[in-house]
Amino acid sequence: MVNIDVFNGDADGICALQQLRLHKPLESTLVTGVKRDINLLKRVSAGAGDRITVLDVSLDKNRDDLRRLLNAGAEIHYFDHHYAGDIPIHPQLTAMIDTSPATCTSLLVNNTLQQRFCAWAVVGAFGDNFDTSAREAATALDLDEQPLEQLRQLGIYLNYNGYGATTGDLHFPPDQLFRSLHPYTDPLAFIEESKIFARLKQGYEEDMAKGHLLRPEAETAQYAIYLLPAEPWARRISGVLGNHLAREAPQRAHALLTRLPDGGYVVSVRAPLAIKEGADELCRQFSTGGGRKAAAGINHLPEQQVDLFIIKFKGIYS
Ligand SMILES: [Mn+2]
Repeated sequence: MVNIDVFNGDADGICALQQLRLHKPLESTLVTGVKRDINLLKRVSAGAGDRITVLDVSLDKNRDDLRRLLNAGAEIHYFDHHYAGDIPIHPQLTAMIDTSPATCTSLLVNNTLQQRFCAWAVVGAFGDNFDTSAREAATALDLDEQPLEQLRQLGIYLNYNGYGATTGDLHFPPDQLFRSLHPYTDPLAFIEESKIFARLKQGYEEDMAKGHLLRPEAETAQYAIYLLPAEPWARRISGVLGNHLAREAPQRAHALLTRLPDGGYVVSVRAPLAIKEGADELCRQFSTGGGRKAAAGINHLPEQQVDLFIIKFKGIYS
């Protein structure tokens, strides 16, 4: 019997697993990747008696492999908040899926564990840009503003670390990052003691300083569109810069198109935070698109579809 933990390589995926493995420590094989690498079940082989936990990746995008593994006899526990489509009914599948725009996988796990490792859930929620939900969950911790702000920063940095075309773009591969924070029951102790927090903070600040020099290609009261160059720093910040811009201008939708080295673009879309709607519907119209209502993306937008994307983006958010 083997245990396999399959998780998104961003803050939410890592913090969801962190809570589960603090609650129930076990030896497991880790399957993860950059944030955009969500077809993770494709990489899993398992059979009867094996246990798979899947965190923070769309069931809809993993549907065929989910069926394959269930049919092979594996037991699967699935927690997520991305678009799922029909959730299969199967005796070996336990699914906790909630796509409402105010929750994330770390918060779903937090509820399941009755707030046992709430501070890590708060980190994950901040990472996914759910500031309101994160602060709400954090009331149980009774923290002052300063430590709460540290949890928020850790969430942002862990999330930032997930973005890149390959793990080569990242400061830390997500499985390594998980293993380094796993010994810490308290994220504030991790921040205090581990060198990783300082390294991520430095990388984030350097990359964001470059991002702040960018000017939008198009800008109205309702939306802004940015183009980013084909460079690792741009691939690392596209998502967190999108979150940052969304917080700065909550009435506005944002699209960030980052040029890929081999042509085409990787796209991040942020719905206006004031409405948190439409981003996933827009991105799912493109073959490599997906995400959630407030934040979605397209992994590879071919050059010849850029105009179409911009027309649809403006159409939704004008
Ligand atoms: Mn998430």
